[in-house]
Amino acid sequence: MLKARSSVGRAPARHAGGQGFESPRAYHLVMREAQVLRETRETKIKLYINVDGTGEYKIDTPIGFLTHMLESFAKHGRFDLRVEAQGDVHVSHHHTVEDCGIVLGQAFAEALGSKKGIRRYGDSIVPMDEALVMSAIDFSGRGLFFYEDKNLRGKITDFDFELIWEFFKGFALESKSTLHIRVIEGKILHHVAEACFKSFALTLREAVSFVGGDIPSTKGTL
Ligand SMILES: [Mn+2]
Repeated sequence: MLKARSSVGRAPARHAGGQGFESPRAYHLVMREAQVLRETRETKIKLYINVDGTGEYKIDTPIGFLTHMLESFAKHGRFDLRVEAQGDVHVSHHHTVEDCGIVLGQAFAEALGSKKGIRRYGDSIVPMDEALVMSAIDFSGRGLFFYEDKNLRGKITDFDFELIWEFFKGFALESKSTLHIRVIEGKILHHVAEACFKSFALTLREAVSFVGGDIPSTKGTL
């Protein structure tokens, strides 16, 4: 894989008032948002996120099912999300799906900064018809992804179901979070994938929620 050129940054501040996250009141003066531009010979992805959003989204990718999943993620996580993705989908969907996960992870890492005052942990169990998915996250500072391979393979329209794991792995590694996803039940791949993204959204929403106080680690750093 080619070395990626990335530009990761806080989006221009829209709110006046210090950089402090000392209290929920002070926190509300600072928008937790980030924008990332990442370009390789395989993909070009531009992403903006506001972690404290309301679920507004504008997603443009060349893969219909990926667009559907990112829209669902933004809506149910109540994250404001804009994505413009281009990729070598004539080769495979693989690079574009994986790189969208990478860029989303970079954006969360940037938006959360020192992680002072966040809940740090989140979890959820989400049903979608016959599918049932559990996920848990820890913004541990260590990028790790675990899932149980239940041998679910196949196409959702033209989308290879198993690419969702590449997306989540890219996110976990780049956001430096420990992410577990377990498919408890599920037969229809569309339902399983969508339950994964919805559970991921709810889990993240909980983990990034602001509870105040210091950096949530006895080490003093995450
Ligand atoms: Mn759907």
